[in-house]
Amino acid sequence: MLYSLLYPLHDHYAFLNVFRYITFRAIYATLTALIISFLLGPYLIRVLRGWRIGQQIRDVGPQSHQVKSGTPTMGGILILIAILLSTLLWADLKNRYIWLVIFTTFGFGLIGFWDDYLKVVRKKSEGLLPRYKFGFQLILAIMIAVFLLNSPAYSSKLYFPFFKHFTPDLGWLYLPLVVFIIVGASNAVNLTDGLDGLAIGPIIVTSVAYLIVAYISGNHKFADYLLIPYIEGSGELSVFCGAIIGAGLGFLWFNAYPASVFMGDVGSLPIGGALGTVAVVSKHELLLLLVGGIFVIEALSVITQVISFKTRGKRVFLMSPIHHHFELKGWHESKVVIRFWIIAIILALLSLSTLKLR
Ligand code: 57M
Repeated sequence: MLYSLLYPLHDHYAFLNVFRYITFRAIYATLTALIISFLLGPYLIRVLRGWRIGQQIRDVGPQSHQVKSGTPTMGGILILIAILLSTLLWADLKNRYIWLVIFTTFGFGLIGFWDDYLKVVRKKSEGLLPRYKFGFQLILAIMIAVFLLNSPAYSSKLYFPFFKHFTPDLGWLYLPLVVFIIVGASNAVNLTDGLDGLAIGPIIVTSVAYLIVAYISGNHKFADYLLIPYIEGSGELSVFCGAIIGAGLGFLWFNAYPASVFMGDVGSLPIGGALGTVAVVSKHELLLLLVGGIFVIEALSVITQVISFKTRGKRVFLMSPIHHHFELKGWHESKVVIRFWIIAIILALLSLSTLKLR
């Protein structure tokens, strides 16, 4: 909004010219979301406590988690408010991709809120029935894919890291890929959110990586130099990624061990879905598998465990997702979290290096 209001005045006030720069607005979107989180966080935690919106701890989990019973959850509301307000303030609201990621965040956020509400407020431990939870996610993801495939400047070509000349045009077959990326990312982040700070750390790292990818993809000179597809308008998503970084850092202030608040599905589902959407818009969908490798490892650990248990009657891990496996091996919760953050940073650096290695 500030871009539309203030940039046009730069003829009279030269310093307002700075609002044209995405880098400037991404930095201030980060700082704005961070300040909103710091200001709103304590108040929201008090409200969640007052309304007894506390986490029920399942007894099948690690015993060390029992002390967490009653920790306020649905803290993702704080993250979403910070992201949405900061994006509305600093992004160019004439950009179609900004409204697409806002739609994704709001839509997946409603699904997560509904799930949390049933679990925490109505005390229905299973929450939203899987067929509704995944059904609504699929509908949203299909709507996003159809919007993109009907966007004039958007191509259904698939780009691979390292291979600059192999760009198959999938046509409408691109739709199921987009749906898989967005719904997969949403649920992988959801599964990862099982230790204090474990999900928000890689979310911040992934957002930094995609802030850079979106900026480069939306800049003709950089895109041509790096031989990556130029996606007109995708650079504005750097402002949105900045808002996620700021909101994530602010939430981490309260979610760091021992956590004062959990994000809930109202936080994990929309952020995963939004990062998936940014990856798709910037035409670096497959790169998300590397950048978000922690989320992929966590989801694969569950799939492996369930398949092994159902087919062989044996577990591969002491418990899945894999963060519980390390807990049961005796690693302290914080040790698991920090080590997963280190791996996330390594994967993000490797991912960014592929932009040059083509
Ligand atoms: C999402 N939710 C956490 C919190 C957070 C199919 C199966 C793999 C499903 C999976 C599952 O239920 N996943 C749900 C993970 C839960 O966190 C809440 O959920 C929100 C995120 N969606 O914001 O509100 C627990 O995680 C802990 N936590 C923290 N700090 C945080 O900052 O300590 C969360 C955030 C919280 C708290 O204890 O209660 C979760 O783990 O449920 N199920 C599992 O992940 C279970 N694994 C399991 O059953 N494994 C089986 C296989 C056959 C599926 C096995 O390996 O044998 C584990 N989770 C729990 N208990 N709670 C282990 C058992």
